[in-house]
Amino acid sequence: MELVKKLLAGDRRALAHTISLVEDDGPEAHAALAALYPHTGRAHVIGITGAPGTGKSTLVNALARLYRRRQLTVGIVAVDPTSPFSGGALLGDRIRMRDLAGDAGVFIRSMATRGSLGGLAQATGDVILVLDAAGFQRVLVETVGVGQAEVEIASSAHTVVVVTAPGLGDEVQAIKAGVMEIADIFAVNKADREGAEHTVMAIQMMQGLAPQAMVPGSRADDGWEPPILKTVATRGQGVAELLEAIEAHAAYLHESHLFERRERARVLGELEAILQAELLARLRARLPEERLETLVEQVLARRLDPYTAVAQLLESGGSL
Ligand SMILES: Nc1nc2c(ncn2[C@@H]2O[C@H](COP(=O)(O)OP(=O)(O)OP(=O)(O)O)[C@@H](O)[C@H]2O)c(=O)[nH]1
Ligand SMILES: [Mg+2]
Repeated sequence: MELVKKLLAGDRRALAHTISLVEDDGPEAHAALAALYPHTGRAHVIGITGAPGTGKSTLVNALARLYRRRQLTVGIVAVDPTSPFSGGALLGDRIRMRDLAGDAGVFIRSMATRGSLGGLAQATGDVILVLDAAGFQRVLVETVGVGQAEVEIASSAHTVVVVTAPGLGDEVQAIKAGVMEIADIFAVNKADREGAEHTVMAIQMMQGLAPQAMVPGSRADDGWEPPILKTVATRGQGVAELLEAIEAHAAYLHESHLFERRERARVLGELEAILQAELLARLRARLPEERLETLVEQVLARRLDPYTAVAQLLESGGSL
């Protein structure tokens, strides 16, 4: 594939084009991903998530600059689940990231919801693959930790930084359920504000109570104690320590072989999800549309139970 060849040779326009292609999905996108796939698996993917306005973008910007100073290349994906036109946030991001623009070692992409959030999660995963293949050594993914889909996107990163800030009111609210569990590192940003110490203590307390410690397979059983770091992203304070914590976590993942274990589980989940969608699509393509409708009616009327209905569907679908 010509496009992929150019991308692998470092052509930024080919990179931007390929990203748009995979965002839109479709057969061409699948072909590009197939050609790129052997070149992936090298980037360390870092999820930066937290409540709106906690300073995620400012932190991402500061981290990217520090990584650049260490001669590491950085891809940035900002996932905005609301709207690309809501203005403020993304515009602010662009201004803040201006000093990174023009650096060939940095590539920034904003993504907005198109259609379903599930679709967004998949598209984000594919964009990360493209940046990985293009050779970016660290990929920073900013998501707003509000919904299940965003949490899912963040949790597919190798290292997850949960960002919070003082003054958000109830910290337990600020760190939504589901976000706490996926944290590898906590950043208490805006530590220049009053109440930072209180926020740190609230997180410590929640770590102490964490019921998820009992759940096998959750991040709490991996032997890593998520550190809590205070940062002032606007002044770059604590950002070097945050970067060190990220790198320490990356090293830990590899040394403990957790990395392989998680990758294996992730790939299995991914294959199952694709298989499920593909089988369903094939079955649907074979059945007349009314067929499903008729079965729904029969189940509703209690003439048929759901299990028998599915068995009948599979029979009439023939071999898939
Ligand atoms: N005082 C203080 N303000 C900060 C700090 N970090 C970020 N801010 C400010 O907080 C505001 C929000 O920062 P962003 O980086 O856009 O926050 P965000 O989490 O990316 O916001 P969304 O993407 O909209 O959820 C901006 O005005 C920043 O300048 C900090 O450490 N201290
Ligand atoms: Mg932001």
